[in-house]
Parts: sequence; structure tokens; C-alpha cells
Amino acid sequence: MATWGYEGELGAANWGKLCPEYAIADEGKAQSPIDLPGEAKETTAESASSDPTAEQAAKAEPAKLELKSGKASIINNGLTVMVNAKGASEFKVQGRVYELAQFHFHSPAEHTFGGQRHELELHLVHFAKDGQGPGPAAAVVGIHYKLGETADPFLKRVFEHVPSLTKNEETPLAEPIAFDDIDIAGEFFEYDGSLTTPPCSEGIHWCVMKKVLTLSKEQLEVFRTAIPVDNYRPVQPLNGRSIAVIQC
Ligand code: SG7
Ligand code: ZN
Repeated sequence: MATWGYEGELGAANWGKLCPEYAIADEGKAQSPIDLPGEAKETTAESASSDPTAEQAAKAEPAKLELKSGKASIINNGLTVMVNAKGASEFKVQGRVYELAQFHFHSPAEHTFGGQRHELELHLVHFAKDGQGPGPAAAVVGIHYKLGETADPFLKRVFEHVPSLTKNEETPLAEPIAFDDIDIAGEFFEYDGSLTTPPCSEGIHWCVMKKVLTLSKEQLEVFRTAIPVDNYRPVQPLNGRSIAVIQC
């Protein structure tokens, strides 16, 4: 596998050519991120999705995030800040249980809302507990943050470790990671996409929270000091995929 990055020769425009394993970045028809419906448009299930089966499935069975807490470690790998927290939370969607593996951040955000790019996007990466069952084997929950007056309590607890991290050195956290102060509720955009980094593998079930949370300028600065590069992939063509709105 080739090394990749966000700038110049190694940047997103060239990922598909860096090595054969990354070819899906150019050839795939279900890539992420994408532009999601924005505030201006009506974002009901009816208008956000043109696929009646997706709407029915969403209405019949809401998704559920079970936020537990668990042991974790944190690493700055130069491309993002990632917290490994296997099993620290569970995500139930479409009759399948997904277990959290890790979460990490992109700044600015990867998905856009009606063309608008927020300052930060949190990705909670989950894998199906039953391994090789039908449907997508991975589910990523995306949470967006924009600049606001108040600091975010979840980010506060994660980002306080960031300034002292040495690049590529995984550091165990003394406290178990808890998610109860993330205000996860309401509607989520749901669609089938890919990893947003090489190898850009498809078969990823994306659920992006519609509600945008806020973080303070100081919090954003802590992250951007650790990861100065804009670590987002540009939005990819929808290619006829439907975007459903589900309740969480
Ligand atoms: C970040 O985004 C890392 C990757 C992650 C990738 O580069 O968090 O994770 C590891 C373990 O390096 O890749 C397979 C995976 O989780 C893509 O994840 S994303 O699509 O949610 N942005
Ligand atoms: Zn990500």
C-alpha cells in the first residue's frame, strides 16, 4: 500500500493512481463523502430520498446508538487524531449490531450540508458484530461541529490530551471514554458509501447526524495545531444513490 496524504502528489485527486489497491477511489460509484441536503431545503424523508424502500425501512426501524464507556487510547498519526476504543459503544441500525472500533476527526468537515462545510466532523467507526452477515460490514456515524460560543463537553475531554501527544505514539487514557455528553438524538442522514481515506473501500453504512453541535475557537485551535493540514476528501458524485432520513 502506498502512503497517501491530503496535499500535492499524495493528495485526494491522485489517491486512485497511487497503487492498484486504491483504484476504487477513481472507479467506485459509491464513494464518500457526499453533499447532504442543507437547512434551506426541506429535509424530510420524502424530499431527501427518492427511494421508497429506503424510506419504509427507516420508518419501520429507527437506528439506536448505545453509548457505553470503555478503555481507550489516543494517537496523533499526522493525518488525524484517533481514539481507539474497541467495544466502547454499539450502534444498531437495520437489524444489525455494530461495535465501535475507534473514532477520529476531520477539519474542516468531509460531508457538506447543502454545499456548506462545517469546521469539524467526528467519525465513530463501527464494525458488524456478526462478522460476515448480509449488508454493510462497517458503519460510520458522523457528527458535525461549527464554531459557537460554548465549548463542547465531549471534545473537551478528548482534546485535553491532544497538545501533549507525540506523533505516532499511542497513549493510553487513564479514564474510560464515555459518550453520554455527546448530544446524539434526532434525525440522521443515511446512505451507502465508502471510507473517505485510502483504500476508499465501499460497503460502508454512513449515518450523519443532521443536528450540528458547536465547539469553541480554542477547541478548534487545539485540533488544528495538532493536525494543521485540511484532512478532508472533497465530496464525491452521488451516482443515483438515495439518502434516507432516519431517527436515532
Ligand atoms: C482515518 O480515517 C483513520 C483510519 C480510518 C480512515 O485515516 O481513522 O483508521 C485507522 C485504523 O487508521 O480507516 C478503516 C478505517 O477506519 C477512514 O475512516 S473514515 O471513512 O471514517 N474517514
Ligand atoms: Zn473519517
